[in-house]
Order: sequence, then structure tokens, then C-alpha cells
Amino acid sequence: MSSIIEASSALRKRKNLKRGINFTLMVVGQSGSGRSTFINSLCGQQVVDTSTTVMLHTDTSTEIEVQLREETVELEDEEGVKIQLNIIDTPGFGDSLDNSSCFELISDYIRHQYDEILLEESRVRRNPRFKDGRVHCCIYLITPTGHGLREMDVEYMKQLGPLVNIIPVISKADSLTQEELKLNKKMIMEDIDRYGLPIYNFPFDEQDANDDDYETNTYLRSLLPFSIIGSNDVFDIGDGTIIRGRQYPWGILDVEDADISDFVILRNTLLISHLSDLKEFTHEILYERYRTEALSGDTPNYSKKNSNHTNGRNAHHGGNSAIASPSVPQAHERGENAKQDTYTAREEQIKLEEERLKAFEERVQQELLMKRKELLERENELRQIEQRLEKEHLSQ
Ligand SMILES: Nc1nc2c(ncn2[C@@H]2O[C@H](COP(=O)(O)OP(=O)(O)O)[C@@H](O)[C@H]2O)c(=O)[nH]1
Ligand SMILES: [Mg+2]
Repeated sequence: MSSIIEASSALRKRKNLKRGINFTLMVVGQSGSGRSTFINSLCGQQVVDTSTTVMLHTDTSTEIEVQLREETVELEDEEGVKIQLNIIDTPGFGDSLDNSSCFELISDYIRHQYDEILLEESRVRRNPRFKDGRVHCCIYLITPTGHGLREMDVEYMKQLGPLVNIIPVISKADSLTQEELKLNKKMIMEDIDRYGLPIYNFPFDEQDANDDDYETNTYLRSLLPFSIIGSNDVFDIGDGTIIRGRQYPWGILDVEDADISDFVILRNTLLISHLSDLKEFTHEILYERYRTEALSGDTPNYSKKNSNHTNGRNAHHGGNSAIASPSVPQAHERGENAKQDTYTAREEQIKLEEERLKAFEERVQQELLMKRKELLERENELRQIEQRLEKEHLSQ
């Protein structure tokens, strides 16, 4: 099956070559789910530190805060195609009893990136150094419990799925037997169907897709949720062959062995075959929907909306036709005296849009102020260090 992926990826690679590729990946999962290990395995290098020990929280009254940490890695494949990979790690995710604030932080971040584009698009003079920070894919790591999805997993996908391409992945797949893994995948897909969770399920245009794409995407769909094994260690297994693996008493397990995990397929999908698709879907579908809703002044409350109009995994991301249309006033459908309504609706829209932009600008201003303050503090620190050094120097 892997030949299919390689064949269509070769085509896409050439397409990408001309542009120079920037890709932003977010990795979400509870502490210990293997986020850091996955990031390092994906990049083939130590990008983030991994903790083999669990953090101890002595003060149970304090809420554990989720953080977003960004790392940028430049990867290059055999053909010399460079990918600027921005990875957002989410330490602290899901560690509190109430995780709503962590969902909020992530969703705010993603929306903020959309807002930035929105603002940039509306500028008369574009900023040539503007950086598109939109998150193109979110890997959601599911801990291998053997019991399908947990409530938190369902909530996360329900709330964030409309904003970002979520690919669900069972981590630490080596802790399940092949039978258990199969069953677990099935249970997770059943949950995703039952709750209508809008994950990224490799959509394609029924009319446009060529046979290759059709076959590849159908195959990738059948693998969902992917299962992976990660490792921070490499081993020389003789005759100079180096593998990334996990050492167990009975032997070394190769994380790139396609028979035991989908890691290689996932890596190919993200970095080669579906990199452009994920970016396009983010821009053409997810951002476009966000934009329409933002400009129509309809503050989206996805968690509520979704429970109504998503049924089945094709509900959101499967095929363009099935995308839920944003609620734009449909005044033209009403009779004669609809004109006045239209004007009022328009005025209302413009007003809301103005308010939204104003709020956004205020937020940017606020950030600017914060950054300035930080800068001042840093300068002060620096001055103090300089003074101390000078004193030390003099006293010698
Ligand atoms: N068995 C197994 N353990 C793993 C795997 N990936 C990571 N781990 C281990 O799980 C622990 C937590 O991993 P880490 O990447 O630090 O998780 P994070 O807290 O989500 O960043 C470490 O001891 C890792 O070595 C895996 O695929 N299989
Ligand atoms: Mg970590």
C-alpha cells in the first residue's frame, strides 16, 4: 500500500518545490501521552525534552496551566525540498480536573491566527514580513486505554474540530496487542461516528479526484485513528544500519516498522503526501468559514452548534459539499418588503464587523504594550547584570 502514497507524493512534491513550504503542526495530548517523543521521532532529532518522570504536584489546589510552546525545525527530504516545520507542543494539557480553560486557550490561539490573516487581508498596504501562523493540523494523541474515547477526547474534538484539521492518533501503540489495537481503533471510530466529531478524514472532491488520490485517501481513512510508536533512541543493529527504536528485554522494536504501527505513514502523510491538502483545507474551508462567521458578526459557539448538525464523519470534512454553510442572513428569500430588512441587516453587519475589528485592534495594542513592558524589564535586567559585572571587575 505504501507505494500508492509515494507515487502521489512525488507529484505533490514538485508542486511544493516552487513555493517553499511552511507548515504548522500542533500536538495535543495529556502529559505522558508521548507528545515530546512523537515530535522528536517525526523530526528525526531531539527537538523537545522528554520527561521520563511524572511531575509531582504537591499543591493540589492550584490549577495546572496548559502552555503552548513553539519550536521551529527545518527539515529536508532526499530531494532537497525544505520544510519549515513549526511545531506547537501543549505541555500541561488535560492535567486539570476541569479542562475547559485549556480548550479555550488552544481555540483562542487558533482563532487569533485567523484574526491576524483577516486583518492583514484588509490592510491597504500589506506587511511584506507577515508570517502566516495558522495551524494546519492538530495531532490529537489518544492514550491507549483499550476503551475507546474518553469524555475529554470527545469534548476536545467537538470543540476544536471546526477550527483545525484534527487527526486522531493512538500513541504508545506498543502497549496494546495487535488484536487490542484493532478493537481499540474500531471503538474509537464508532465513538467518532456516534458523536459526529469533525475530524480530518482525508476528504476529496468526488468529481475531481483522480484514481490515485481516491485510493490513497480511502486507504488512509481506513487506518483512522492512526496508531504510532515513538522513541528518542537510535540503535545500530549491525552492518551500519541505524534505527529509531525502543529496547525491550526481548529485543528492539523499530518505530518505522509499518507492520506494527502507522508512524511512517503518518509522517509521510503530514510532511509529504497531504501537506498541501492540509494547508488548502485550512485556508479554503476552515479559515473561510471562520472569516464568514466573523464578518457576519456571528460569534461562533461551536460546541453548541456541532451537536446539532454533524452526523457521521463526513459531516464536516468529507467532501466540500457537506460543509455546513455559515449563517449569513438570507434576506432575499423573503418577499417584497425584504429590502428594508436587507439594509438593516447590512448595517448591523457592518457595525458588528467594526466592533469586532476594534476589539481585535485593542487586543493587538494590549499585546504590544505587554511586549514593550517585557522588553523594558529585560533591559533593566541587562543593566543590572552589567553593573554587577563592572563592580566585580573593579573589586578585583
Ligand atoms: N511504550 C511506549 N512508551 C512511550 C512511547 N512514546 C513515549 N513513551 C514514553 O512515555 C513517557 C512520556 O513520554 P513524553 O514524550 O515525555 O510524553 P509527553 O509528556 O506527552 O511529552 C516517556 O517515558 C516515553 O519514553 C511509545 O510509543 N511507547
Ligand atoms: Mg513533553
